[in-house]
Amino acid sequence: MKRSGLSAFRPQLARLERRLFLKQGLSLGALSLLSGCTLKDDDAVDRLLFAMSRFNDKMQAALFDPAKLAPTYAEGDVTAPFPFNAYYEEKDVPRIDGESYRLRLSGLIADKRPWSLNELRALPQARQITRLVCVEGWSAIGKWRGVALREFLERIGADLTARYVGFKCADKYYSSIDMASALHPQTLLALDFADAKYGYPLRLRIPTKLGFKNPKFIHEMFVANDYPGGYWEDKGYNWFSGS
Ligand SMILES: Nc1nc2c(c(=O)[nH]1)N[C@H]1C(S)=C(S)[C@@H](COP(=O)(O)O)O[C@H]1N2
Ligand SMILES: [Mo]
Repeated sequence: MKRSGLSAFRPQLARLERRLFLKQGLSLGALSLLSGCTLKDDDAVDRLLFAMSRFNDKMQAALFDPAKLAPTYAEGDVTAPFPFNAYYEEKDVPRIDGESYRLRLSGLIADKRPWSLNELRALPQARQITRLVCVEGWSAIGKWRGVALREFLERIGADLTARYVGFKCADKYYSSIDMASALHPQTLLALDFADAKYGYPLRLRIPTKLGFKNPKFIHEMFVANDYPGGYWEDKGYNWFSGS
């Protein structure tokens, strides 16, 4: 990111950067990576930062509710078409064969037998209509169906006293969440997709956290006490990013 030519905006920029950092653990460098914005002039920086800080205020108030249940919506509220997002272009999404797919398990789990899609589908299915909030400044209401992560963790004999649940994806993406969030009633391993690009065959859907904490194309799940980080998290983005 180019930071020259911003001298007139320095105090304002410093203030906003500090505010973003305090609220979201977000540096300007990470922000420019996440938004794909080159921030090449004062105006672009200014617009982005003001939009981001407004966005954060509104979203934190709505998302990070003390009741700790993310808001749910009606069928008619679903955003169509749903936005696609990844660290690469849509044409490069991994294509995974559902027949041969197995979810691999590792770490602090008693039964590490891999799971096929049919086995996952045979478990009780939960559904939700919730809002996915991306830090880039957009959000959309979507519909997801799949296995409650709590149900799955119990079934495989995961150590529920461990600190983290981590996910490795078929692209280079990875992420991790705290155990309390993994056991939250709205946290799903989603199995149904309007289109494969949204994470087929398995994605985490966690409406109490920001979009980047919702890994798609998951091929391995693990339970650990060592901090696993994540793709954006390791680039400086706030790890918790949720309620
Ligand atoms: N495997 C993988 N999962 C990912 C990403 C990614 O690049 N790869 N991007 C994340 C980000 S930043 C967002 S906002 C959401 C977007 O999900 P969507 O395509 O369903 O809108 O996926 C998240 N999960
Ligand atoms: Mo995102």
